[in-house]
Amino acid sequence: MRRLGIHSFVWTGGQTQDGLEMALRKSAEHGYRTIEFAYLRPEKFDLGRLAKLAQSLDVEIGVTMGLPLDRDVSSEDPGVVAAGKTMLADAVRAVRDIGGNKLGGILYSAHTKYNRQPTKRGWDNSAAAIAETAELAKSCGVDLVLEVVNRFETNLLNTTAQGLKFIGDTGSDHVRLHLDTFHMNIEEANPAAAIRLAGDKLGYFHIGESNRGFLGDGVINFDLIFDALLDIDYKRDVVFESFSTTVVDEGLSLACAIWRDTWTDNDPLAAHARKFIELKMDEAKRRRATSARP
Ligand SMILES: [Mn+2]
Repeated sequence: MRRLGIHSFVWTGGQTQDGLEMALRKSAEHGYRTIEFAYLRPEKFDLGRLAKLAQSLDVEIGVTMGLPLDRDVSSEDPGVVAAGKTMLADAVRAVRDIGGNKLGGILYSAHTKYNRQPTKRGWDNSAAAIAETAELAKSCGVDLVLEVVNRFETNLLNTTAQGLKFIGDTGSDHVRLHLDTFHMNIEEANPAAAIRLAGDKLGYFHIGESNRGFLGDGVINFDLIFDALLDIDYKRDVVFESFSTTVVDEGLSLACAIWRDTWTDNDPLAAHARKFIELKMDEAKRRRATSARP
């Protein structure tokens, strides 16, 4: 693990400059070294000021988002695809301008429960749009990572195997996968095997519990997850993601179906998550060191 991070929605819905600055300070206070902002709207915020604050706190910034249906690059409508490509390009530039180092999430389709099957033409449109976005991202020094999510949040990439096929179709060496334990728990036959399958194509990792609340309160076997991350020698960022109706963003809370409180107090949640992840990582390292494996 390179840096341990936390999703800004633990702290704020992200509607105001003050909210984002508070989230940066809170993350640093709790010992997190990277923060994830979602649906960053450059026109609403002073990106330079956020960049400066993040730098002074030694907190790196990543941004994740999903496309709206009217800018879905997996659409068969050329106008919609073009609008999606513009949105992705704007997002890459915003990540650069905030001093961030990665753009992730559901960049390859809309973030929604689809009411239709994906199509081959839509897949190809999306792969071409991501390839184009990757070129820009590379020139901006921004990593591009695609989040594989569950069936209720996209119809295109629900498994690691699909994600790897998609990356192959982009033909780009600058696109990696963004995996998430919450989504893998729903879709993968074997989440640990999925991590091993991703191997060096894993570019970003979300740690989330099966109910999106406190780590350890759900059904995910984190021992197997951390063993797999060690097995592939994962050296990129690990970010804790948790949602509750205590913090609401109109877009993300609806898209992710956050209808209830899994927690109400974010300080103990953040403190617990950091301890939990560090403990699980240490345990996995010890298992590895003391195991009979060659
Ligand atoms: Mn996630």
